[in-house]
Parts: sequence; C-alpha cells; structure tokens
Amino acid sequence: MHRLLVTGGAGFIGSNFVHYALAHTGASITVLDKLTYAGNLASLQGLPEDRFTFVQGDICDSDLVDTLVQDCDVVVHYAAESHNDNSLHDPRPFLDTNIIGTYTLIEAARKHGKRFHHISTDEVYGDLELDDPERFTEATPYNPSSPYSSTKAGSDLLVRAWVRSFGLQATISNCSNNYGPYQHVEKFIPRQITNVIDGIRPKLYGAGENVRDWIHANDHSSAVLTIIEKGEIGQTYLIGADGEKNNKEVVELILKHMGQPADAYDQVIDRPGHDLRYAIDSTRLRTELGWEPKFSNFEAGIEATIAWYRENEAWWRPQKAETEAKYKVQGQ
Ligand code: NAD
Ligand code: TDX
Repeated sequence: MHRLLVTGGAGFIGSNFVHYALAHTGASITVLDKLTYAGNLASLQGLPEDRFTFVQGDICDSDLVDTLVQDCDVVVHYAAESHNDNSLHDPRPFLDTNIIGTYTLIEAARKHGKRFHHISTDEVYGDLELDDPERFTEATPYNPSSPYSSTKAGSDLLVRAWVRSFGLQATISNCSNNYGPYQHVEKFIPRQITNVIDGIRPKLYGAGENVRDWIHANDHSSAVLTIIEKGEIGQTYLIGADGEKNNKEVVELILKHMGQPADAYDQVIDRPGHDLRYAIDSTRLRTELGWEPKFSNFEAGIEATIAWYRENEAWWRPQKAETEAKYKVQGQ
C-alpha cells in the first residue's frame, strides 16, 4: 500500500482518513475532490508535503480519473453526495456522483488492475423497528428509502457486479452514522452545536424517536485501513461501534454540555420517509480482521466535538447562514 488515491478527501470522513492514514502508515496520498459545497481544503491543512497531493476534479471525469488511477496502487472511494435532506429536494447530483462517479472509478480500476475500496453506508439496508432484536449484518437484504441511500445502494451493487463479472479487486464497507470534528453544519450533531453557539434552539425532526448508531470518525478510519490491509477481496464488512441513541437523547446531551435546559429545543417538520432505526452488527470485522473501536464513550466524544466547534468557528462559520436559510425554506 504505497500510493493511495482518496476520492472525496476534502469531505468530513475522507479528510479524517487522510490524516489517519498518513499518521499510521508510510503511504503517500493523492486526494481527488471536486470541492462541492461539502468539500473544504481547510480540513487538509498541516499534512506532509512530500506525501500528500491535492487534485481538484470530478470523479465523473473519465480522462482525469484514468490518469490518477493509473498512478496509484489503491483507490479509496469516499466521494459522494452525502446528505439525505438535499437528496429529497434535488436528487440529480446524487445520481451523477454516486452512480456515474462510482462507475467511472471502477472502470478505471478494472482497466489498470488496481485494488479498490468502496465506502458505503448502513442506510442501504433500510430501517429497523425500535424493538427489533436483530441488527443489520452483511446478509441483510438491500431496501433503501431515500434518493441518497438508493444511489449508495446502486453504487454498492455496481462494485459487486464488477467483482463478479470482471474480477475487480474490491472490498466494500457499510458504516453507521459518523460524528466528530470537521463535519458539515448541515448534519444533525454539528447543526445543533452551532445553533446553540448562535443562540438558536436545536431542531428535532418529529418526536426525536429515530435511532442512529453513532461511531466516531476516527474509528471509521481505523476500520477502513484494517479492511484495505487485511480484507478479503469481494467481501463486504459492516462497521459499527454499538452506539445506538435516539435523536432526542443526543440533543439533550448537547444541551446538557452547553449549559442549556434539557427541553430547550424545537420540534420541526419530520423528514419525508424518515428511517426509524439503524443498528450495525460488526461481528465479521471484529472476529475476522481483529478490529475494535477505540471511542466507546459517546458522551466524552460529544463533549470533545462541542469543544472543537467552539474553538474552530472560522472553519464552519462560512457555511452556517446558507445552510440555515435552506432549512428555513423547508420548515426545518
Ligand atoms: P461529505 O459530504 O462531508 O464529503 C463528500 C466529499 O466528496 C466532499 O469533499 C465533496 O467535495 C466530494 N465530492 C462530491 N461530489 C464529488 C465529485 N463528483 N467528484 C469529486 N469529489 C466529489 O461526506 P461524508 O459524510 O464525509 O461521507 C463520505 C462517504 O462516507 C460517502 O461515500 C458517504 O456515503 C459515506 N458514509 C457517510 C456516513 C456519515 O455518517 N457521514 C456514514 C456512512 C458512510
Ligand atoms: O436538524 C436535524 N434534526 C434532526 O432531527 C437534522 C439535520 C437531522 N435530524 C435527524 C435526522 C436523522 O434521524 O437526525 C438524524 C441524523 O440526521 P443526519 O445527520 O442528516 O444523518 P442521516 O440522515 O442519519 O445520514 C447520515 O448517516 C449515514 C449521513 O448523512 C449519511 O451520509 C450516512 O450514510
């Protein structure tokens, strides 16, 4: 694993992986990122110049992708349109980037015989009832709910087909909800933290009973590195850290650590088609590849994340007003 091509490396989880992989391996990394509204070069500061290169470009640009894939050993594919709410209002970019972009990358990886790791989400499996004793496993049937999750599911199926039909040397991982520093203020946890900083009450969709299975972004990165190093070609691995919490509990935790009363939030219009619960069984990754998460204390992780947003206002401030204006139009 000498040269990695990381797509979407200026986004939340991709940039975390770039920092993590440079710190924990001897690899050199090229990031390919379009710098959409979600990409931020400030998330990639302070990296060693001799081991890191940034290329601004689109994963749908087949000539550019061909050249970059030819020059690397492993492609780690994070680039995506990633926000469910956006996909409900303007699905087209999700089809372009998540489907055509993935297709463009796997065609280049197949042509040049390169190792490929595809980053995906637990949302491809649809949702669970609150009292369902089962969690998602690698054998759970696909049943996506939103334009976002259906395009991620489509991209996973393309990768699986390229493995079977063309012998693509690929692995796939489906991870649960990530939290931590450098997450865009459109997403649930940073939106509420920065709202409180701005004196705005947190906004809970519906009654806040929906459950998400939270994992720290660093644990996602260590899992991806483990799969790249030890994963079996053609295999899918679910990544999760046993972090189930409902949205109301998360908002109350944020309010507690920001010195606000527990009920200082607003209930707003629910997301159409809102998935009720996600829960990951990551037994395969733990038993077969020996991976373990390190961030087991969610409350401590939230406190650290609040501190990061307080200390790094310059990073998120430019996106805040525009993001809230969009939510206001939607009544959220
Ligand atoms: P993000 O929206 O923060 O970042 C996406 C990045 O991709 C941005 O830097 C953007 O500029 C780039 N990008 C978008 N379209 C592009 C294109 N056409 N060409 C090149 N670059 C492009 O997303 P994220 O939350 O960091 O998610 C990264 C990946 O992880 C996605 O594939 C997502 O489906 C997956 N994932 C996310 C979560 C989560 O909780 N956020 C959980 C599981 C899986
Ligand atoms: O203001 C809000 N209020 C609220 O109650 C927002 C923005 C969200 N929510 C709810 C909706 C979800 O139940 O919080 C939960 C989390 O919402 P998001 O941060 O939008 O994440 P989610 O839709 O669960 O998807 C995330 O995890 C899986 C990522 O955005 C995806 O990229 C990833 O695949």
